[in-house]
Amino acid sequence: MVLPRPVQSAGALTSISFCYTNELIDDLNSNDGVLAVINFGDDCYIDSPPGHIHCGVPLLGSPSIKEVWRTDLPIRRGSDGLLFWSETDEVLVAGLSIDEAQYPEFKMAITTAYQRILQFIADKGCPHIIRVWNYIGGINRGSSESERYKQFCYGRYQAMVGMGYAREQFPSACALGHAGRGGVIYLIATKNPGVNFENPRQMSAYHYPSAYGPRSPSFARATLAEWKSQRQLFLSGTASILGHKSMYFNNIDAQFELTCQNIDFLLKHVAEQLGESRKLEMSALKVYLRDKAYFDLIEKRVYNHFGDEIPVMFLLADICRKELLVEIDGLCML
Ligand code: 3EB
Repeated sequence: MVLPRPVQSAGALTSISFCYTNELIDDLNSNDGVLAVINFGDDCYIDSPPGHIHCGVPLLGSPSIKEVWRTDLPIRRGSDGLLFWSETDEVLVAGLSIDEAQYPEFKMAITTAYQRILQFIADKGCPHIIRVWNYIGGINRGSSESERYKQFCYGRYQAMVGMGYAREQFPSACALGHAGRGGVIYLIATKNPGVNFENPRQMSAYHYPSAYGPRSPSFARATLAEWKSQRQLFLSGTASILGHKSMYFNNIDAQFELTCQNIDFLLKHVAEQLGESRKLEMSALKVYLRDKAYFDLIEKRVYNHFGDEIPVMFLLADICRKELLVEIDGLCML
C-alpha cells in the first residue's frame, strides 16, 4: 500500500467541472472556459480546433451526450501535429493521437507517444499527472505477450520509467479498446502532485505478476486533486479483480457486483486515509460494457447501486483483459 503524501493546499487552483451534456460546441475558441470536449462514437482521433477528443467508444442508450471540461480561468490553447493542449496558469490538458503506421511494433508507437506527451507536460512545468485516459483500437488483438494491451503496458512503462516517474507517481488511468482504428491518449496535469491511492483488496497494478504481461500496468487506483475550491478524486477503471485475479468469468452479474464492491471499498479506504468521517459517494460514472446486450440489465443495476440521480455514461468498449465484461470509472467530489 502506498501511503498518501500529506495533502497540501495547491494555492489558487480552481477546479475543473466535468459535465455530460448534449450542447453543441463547434469551435472551442469561441467558448470561454472550455478546456476540452470529449466525444464518444466510432471515431478515435484528436481533431482541430484544439480540444475536440474522439474516443472511439460508442455510447449506449443516449446517443448525443459528450463530456465537457470547463474552468473559470483564462485558457490558452494550441496544437502541434498530433498533439493538442489547453491550459490555465494552474492546469494543463494535453491529448495526443497515436500514430501507429510509422512503427513496426505497436509498443514502439506507444513508447514514442508517451515520451512525447510526457516531455511536453514537463516542458510546460506540469509534470504531475492527475488522470490519464487511453483509448486504443483492437486492445485485445494478438495473443499472449503480443496482445496489444500487453504491448501498450510495455510501451507506457518504458516511457514513464524512462522519463523518471517512480511507481508511486503513476496516476489514475483507464485503458479501453474499441473495434475501430486509431488511438488517443489524453490527460490532466498540474504543477503540484496529486495524492495517489491503492485499493487494499486489489494488488497494485504495478506489482501484477508477469503472467499479465512483461511490464506491469503503470497506474494508481485513484488520484486526488486538491483545488482551491474543492477536492476531486479521480477513480481509475475498476473491474472484477481481486488481488491480481480476474473473477467470475462469463458472469456479468457477479462481475458487476464485485466491481461495485471494489469501488465502495476504495472510497472507504480513501476516506479513512484522509480522516474523512463522511461516506464518500461517486459523483459521476462511466460504465464500459463489452457487449451491448448487457446494457438493459446493468443500467438498472447502476442506478440501484449508485442512486437514481448520478450522471452516467454507458459505453461499448473492450476491456483490457479479455475475460472482463464490465469496467467502471468516475469522479468523486469531496
Ligand atoms: C485492472 O484493474 C483493470 O492499464 O491503465 C484499469 C485501469 C485497468 C487502468 C491501465 C487497466 C488500466 O487491472 C484494467
